[in-house]
Amino acid sequence: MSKQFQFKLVLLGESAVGKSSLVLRFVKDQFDDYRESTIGAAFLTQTVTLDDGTTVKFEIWDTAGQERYKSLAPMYYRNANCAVVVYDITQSTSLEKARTWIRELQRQADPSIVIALCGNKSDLSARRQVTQEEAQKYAEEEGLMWGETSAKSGEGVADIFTAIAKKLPLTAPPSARSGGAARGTTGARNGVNLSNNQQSNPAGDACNC
Ligand SMILES: Nc1nc2c(ncn2[C@@H]2O[C@H](COP(=O)(O)OP(=O)(O)O)[C@@H](O)[C@H]2O)c(=O)[nH]1
Ligand SMILES: [Mg+2]
Repeated sequence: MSKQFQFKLVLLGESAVGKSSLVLRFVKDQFDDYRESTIGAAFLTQTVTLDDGTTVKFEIWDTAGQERYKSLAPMYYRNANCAVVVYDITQSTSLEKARTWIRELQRQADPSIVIALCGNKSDLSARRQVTQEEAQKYAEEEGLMWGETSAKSGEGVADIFTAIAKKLPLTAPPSARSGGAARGTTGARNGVNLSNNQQSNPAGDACNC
């Protein structure tokens, strides 16, 4: 029988970099130019099937980037197996913000967390402010996965989630295999276990997906 894994993934990054759009593209293969901004956090799931038949189910927490929700973020990342930290390639300040999130994750999240740095809006390369070289060099120095995406065109979106899906089973504790009694406890050492409580979003029931 093929292996099955289940992982918690959190999206972090400055407001308007395209976190919700990335999730919408990944989960529903859609894009919406006029998306309402996320309030609190939204929860979605998507399963990736790898070439060898292994399935990886992502439980995705899409957080709100606004400062006023910042204090809620640890609730999501403390329990996460992986974090996708998003910046907008047309806004160099958004890479600075991504660096801040990454420092926070390195200090506060589970040491085994897999972090991917994601440069979104690659379709707007004419307005690029962050070079691929700069971002890739930083990611290499910090031992992060890195990729550019366009939630609008879809370019790179499946690639980044698939790359995470391939990497996670190698690094995650065996309890991440679904079907076991430990379901939902993965990566959580001291964190809040939200897995039994997915319907009641602690940040207010705000799924606007
Ligand atoms: N051109 C372009 N616009 C995008 C892309 N991703 C998101 N957007 C737009 O950027 C804005 C913010 O997106 P949203 O997903 O709400 O960002 P969030 O605040 O990080 O969740 C919206 O107007 C989106 O339509 C992209 O890849 N390309
Ligand atoms: Mg959002």
